[in-house]
Amino acid sequence: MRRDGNVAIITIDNPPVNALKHAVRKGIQDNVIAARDDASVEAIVLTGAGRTFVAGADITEFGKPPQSPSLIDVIATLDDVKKPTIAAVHGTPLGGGLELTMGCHFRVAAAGTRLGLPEIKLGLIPGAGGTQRLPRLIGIEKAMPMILSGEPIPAKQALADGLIDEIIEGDLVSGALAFARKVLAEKRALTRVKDRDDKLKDIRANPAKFDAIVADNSKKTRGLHAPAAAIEAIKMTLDTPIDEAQKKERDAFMKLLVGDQSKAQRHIFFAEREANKVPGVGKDTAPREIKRAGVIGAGTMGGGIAMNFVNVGIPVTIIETSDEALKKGMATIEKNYQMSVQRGSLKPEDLTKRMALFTPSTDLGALKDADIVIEAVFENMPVKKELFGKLDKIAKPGAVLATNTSYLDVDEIAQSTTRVKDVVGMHFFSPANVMKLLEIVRGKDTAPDVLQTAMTVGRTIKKVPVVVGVCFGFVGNRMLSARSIEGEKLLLEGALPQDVDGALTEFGFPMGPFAMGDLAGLDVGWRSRKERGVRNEIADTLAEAGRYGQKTGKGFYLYEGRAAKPDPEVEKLIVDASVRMGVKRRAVSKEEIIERLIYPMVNEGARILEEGIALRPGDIDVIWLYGYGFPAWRGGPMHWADTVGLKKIRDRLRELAKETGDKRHEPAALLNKLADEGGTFAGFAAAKAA
Ligand code: T1G
Repeated sequence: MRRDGNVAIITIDNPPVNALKHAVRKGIQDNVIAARDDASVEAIVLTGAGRTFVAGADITEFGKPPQSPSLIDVIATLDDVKKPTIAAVHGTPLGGGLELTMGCHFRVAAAGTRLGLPEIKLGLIPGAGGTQRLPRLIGIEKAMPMILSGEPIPAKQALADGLIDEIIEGDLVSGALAFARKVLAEKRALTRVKDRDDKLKDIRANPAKFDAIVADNSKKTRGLHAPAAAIEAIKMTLDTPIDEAQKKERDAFMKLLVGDQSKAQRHIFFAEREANKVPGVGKDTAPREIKRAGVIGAGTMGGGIAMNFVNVGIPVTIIETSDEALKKGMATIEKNYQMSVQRGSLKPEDLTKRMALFTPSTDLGALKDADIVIEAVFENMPVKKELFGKLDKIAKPGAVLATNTSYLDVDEIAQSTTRVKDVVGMHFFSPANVMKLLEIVRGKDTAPDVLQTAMTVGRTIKKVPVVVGVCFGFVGNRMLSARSIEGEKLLLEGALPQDVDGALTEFGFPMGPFAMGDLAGLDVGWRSRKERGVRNEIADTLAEAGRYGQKTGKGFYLYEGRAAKPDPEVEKLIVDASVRMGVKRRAVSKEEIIERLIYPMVNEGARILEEGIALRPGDIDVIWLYGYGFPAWRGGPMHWADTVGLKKIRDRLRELAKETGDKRHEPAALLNKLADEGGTFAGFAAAKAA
C-alpha cells in the first residue's frame, strides 16, 4: 500500500496473473482495514501490478485445507468500508478477481480489459458472490450468459452494461486517482453492490421472464452439473436476501469443487498449459518470424488451414494443380466467410479484407517468399515426397516446411529434402478453420526453433498445439483406430450403429463413431484402407454399396436432411455380415460398449507414453478433447482411466485378450506396472516431471 495524498493505493503483485492465494487475500484484508481505519485516508484504490488484475482464485489451492481470510471475508471487509473504494483493473479480471471488484463501490478499467466469470469452464460456479452481485450490477439477462458461457466481455460492453463506471485511457492508476477525487468532490453516493436492486426490479415483478432467459442460455449443458447449479444460484436474486444467498452459493460451489467433473476440468486447465512445455524448446528458443504463409492444396483441409492464417491477418499464397480446382477451392472459402457474415460473426467489409489476403496460384514458384509452407495434398507418400522435393528447390532459406499428413512418416517425407531440420508435421483436424487441435509432429531432425515456430504459429491462429512424435497416426488417430476396430467388432457381435453411437453420446461425446463416419464420408476411410490392403467388413460393404454417408443421403444411417434415422437395410447388412464372418450375434450392453471402445484407447495411450510419442498423459487428454470431442467433464481418456481405476481396466483387457485372442488387448507394460502398483497416469506424470 502507498499513499497519493488522501487516497490509499493497494497494489496486488503476485505474478504471473495475481491469483488470490492465501497471502494475497491476507495482504488485501490487512491493508483495507488499515486504510479504512486511517482517518487521513478519504478513498481507497485497489489495483494489480504486472500483465493483469486478479485472474481469479488460485486454482492450485483448490482441494487444500481452507485458510482464512477467505475471499468472501475479504469482500465482506470491503463491503463495510464507509469511504469510496475503487477497483482499477486491466488485462483479464476473472472469477474471484471480478468478484473482488464487486466488493468495491466503483470499478474503472483500462481500455482493452476483458472481464468475466469463467468458473463454469472449471466445472464450478462463482463462489464469492458472483452469482448474486453480477446480476445486481448488469441485470439477469446480461449476467446469465456471462456466467453460463464463462466468456469474458470487453471493457466497452462492461461500461455499457454497468459493470464498470469508467474506461481509463492512458495510465490506469492516475486515471483511478482522478476518478476517486471526482467521487469525493461530487460527494457521490456510496451504494454497495450487494444493496443494489434497480436492475432486478422488473424481473422480480415478472419472474416468468427468468425461465425465458434460462431457455435462451442453457444449450449444450448436457451431462454437466455446474450450469444447473449456476442457474439455481442466480435465481436466488429474485427472492433470497443476499447474505443468505451467498451462503447457499458457497455450498453449491463447494459441492462442485469436490466433484469429479470439476476435478476433470481443472486437470484439463493445467494439462493445456503443460502441453506448451516441450523438452529442448525453452523460452529462450526464439521462433522464426512468420509474415507470409503458403498452403499447397485448396481442398477441404487446405482451404480451412489457409483461412486460419488470413483470419489473424497473415497473407496466404494458396496453390492448386489447376485453375478449375483453384477456383473451386477459393469459392468454398468465400462461401464459408459468407455464412459467417449471415450468422453475424463477420462484418461484410472484413470478408472483403480477408479475401484480399489470398494469393491463389497454380505455380509452386509463387511460394518462394513464404516464411512457412503447409502441404495439404492427397494422403499418399510418393505424392508428398515428390512435392517436398520440389518445394526444397523453391522455398527460401529458413522457411518452415510443414506437412498436414494425418498418418504418414514425417521423417520419410523430410528425407526428400536437403533441409530435414526445417521439416515438421502440422496435423490439422477437419474442419480445419474450426477444430482447435493442432498435432505438431516432431521429426527426428526437426530443429528446436522450427518446433517453437510451429507452436507459436499454432497459438497465433488460435489453435491448441500439442507436440507428438512420429508413428502411424501419431497420437489421436492411432488411438482412434483402436476404437474404430472395436466399433466394427461390436456391430458384428450384436450391436447396431445407434446402440454404439447412443452409448458414446450418453457418455458425453457430441457424436458417435458411426455418425462421425457418415459426416466425414465412408468413402475416405474405404479408399485409404484399400490402399493399405486392410478391410472393415461392414464399413467397406456399405461403401461398396455406394452408401458414403451424409453426402449420399445414406451410410450407417438414412438421412432426411441432416437428421439420421436407423435404416433396416443396414441392420440386414450387418446381420448378414455376422453370418458371413461366422459370428453368433448376442445382446451387447451400454457398459460393455463403453469398455470395448475406450479401454483399448487407454491401452494404446499407455503404449504411446511408453514410446515417448506423447510427452505426458495430459497431452493425450488435451488431444482427445480438442480433436475428437472427448467430454471435458471427464478430463480426457487418461484422466478418466484414473477415475475408473487402472487395475479394473487392465484386468478387463486381459479378459478381452483371452476371449478374443486379439493381441491388441494385451495390456501395455506401463498399464500393467501402474495397475500392479495401484498407480495412476497422474502419478506417472508427476514422477516424470519431478
Ligand atoms: N490460479 C493459479 N494459476 C493460474 C491461474 C489461477 N487462477 N490462472 C493462471 N495461472 C497460471 C497458469 O497455470 C500458468 O502457469 C500461468 O499462470 C500463466 O497462465 C471464488 C473459485 C488469466 C487468461 O479460471 O484463464 O476464481 O504454466 O499460460 O495465456 O469464484 O491463465 O506458467 O506455470 O494461461 O496469458 C477463475 C484462469 C478461477 C482464469 C491468462 N479464473 N486463467 O492466460 O497465461 S476460479 C480462471 C486463465 C475462481 C471464485 C472462483 C488464463 C489467463 P504456468 P496462462 P495466458
